[in-house]
Amino acid sequence: MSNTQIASAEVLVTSPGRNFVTLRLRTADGVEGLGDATVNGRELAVVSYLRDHLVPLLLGRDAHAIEDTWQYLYRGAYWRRGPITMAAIAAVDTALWDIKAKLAGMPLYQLLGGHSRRGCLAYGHASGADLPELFDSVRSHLEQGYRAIRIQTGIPGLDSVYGVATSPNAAVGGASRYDHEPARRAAAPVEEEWDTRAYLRHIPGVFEAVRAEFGPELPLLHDAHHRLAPIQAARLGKLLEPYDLFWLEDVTPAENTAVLRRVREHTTTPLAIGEVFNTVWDYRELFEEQLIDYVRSPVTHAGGITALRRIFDYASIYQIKSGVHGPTDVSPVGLAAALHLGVAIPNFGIQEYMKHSATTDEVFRPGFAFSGGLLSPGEEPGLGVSYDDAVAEAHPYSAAYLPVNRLKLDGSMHDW
Ligand code: GCO
Ligand code: MG
Repeated sequence: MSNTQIASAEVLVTSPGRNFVTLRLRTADGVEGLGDATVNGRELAVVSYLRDHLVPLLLGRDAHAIEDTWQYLYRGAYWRRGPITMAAIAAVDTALWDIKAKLAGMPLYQLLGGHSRRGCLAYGHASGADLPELFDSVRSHLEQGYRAIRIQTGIPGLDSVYGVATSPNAAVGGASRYDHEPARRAAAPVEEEWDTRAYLRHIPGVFEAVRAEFGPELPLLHDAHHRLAPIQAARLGKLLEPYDLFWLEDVTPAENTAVLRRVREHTTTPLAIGEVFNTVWDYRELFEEQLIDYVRSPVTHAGGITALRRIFDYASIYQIKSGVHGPTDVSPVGLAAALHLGVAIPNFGIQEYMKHSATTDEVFRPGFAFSGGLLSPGEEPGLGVSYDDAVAEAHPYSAAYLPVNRLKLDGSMHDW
């Protein structure tokens, strides 16, 4: 019998283009597992939670006891839920699944039930300050093999809009990386301006133009980044109905999920939400009243593989599917975990895929592959991701923040 006691637990911080927090567990016999604990813009809070409070509890525990460890950390803390707690638990849980699958000599998806599909349909991010730039970006994504595309554009009257690439055509010429959400390194967040009425006037025409240019087949998605009031969200859903969206994401702020009843009453545009949720409890009324169509939680922010699989099973009862968050601030470890779940679960919907930078991939060496529009987790035992300490150490942490959002009208802080 091998010795599967957890002998070491390291919290690794690196910044290959953007900041990542990774937990590495090692058993007494030297089997390693990785977990992603990155919370964009609040990274060091999770580092402390892990280093100061979880690592001491993990040493000596049996790495095989995944469910018991999850319950021990979740119920045992007394302080339940919240993004920092759940990212820390997620990292432990993911690392333990990585170890178990390595010990079994299998890729993780085999332990989750095996293949249900050839791969995970991925959507990419097309964006542009105006329509010509947007169309170039869509074409570039189609050339790269994407078979589903998120559409974000500049809004007349606003200098910059979150989610719109700063250099949208870079990928076409291959000159530099096409980056929509660069790490904004600074001591304080950048401030952006927002105007909801201008946005609502502009977006339907954008989708009309994209459908006219690219036809009816291509699945199109859009993210409203929690910025609308319920009645505005209902109106946007209704206005977008002729353009047959795959989904409309995060229409309203995340706390008051009951308002989605109002949105649902008015529109048949499919709804996705949940990238900032932490637990199954956030989804309860949304599932039971069938107010949404897709679950956005990633493994990293919803308590790990154990917890997210439970959320997906619960969703499946209501014909609700997965649509896992996959921005560049979810590390390749978090993305790999999503792909192992994604190929196995019965109710897979779609996977977001922004592509990490080459430097990020040098640190994490992911084994997953993108081909023909599908992402596949690969056949290496475990998660299929290995961490290169030397490259990681060459990219030390430096503070970076998401932008904040103020109304153009009077500078009030606005939702997002
Ligand atoms: C998306 C998300 C991202 C998030 C970012 C936060 O749908 O990809 O909304 O753009 O804002 O990942 O850290
Ligand atoms: Mg989003």
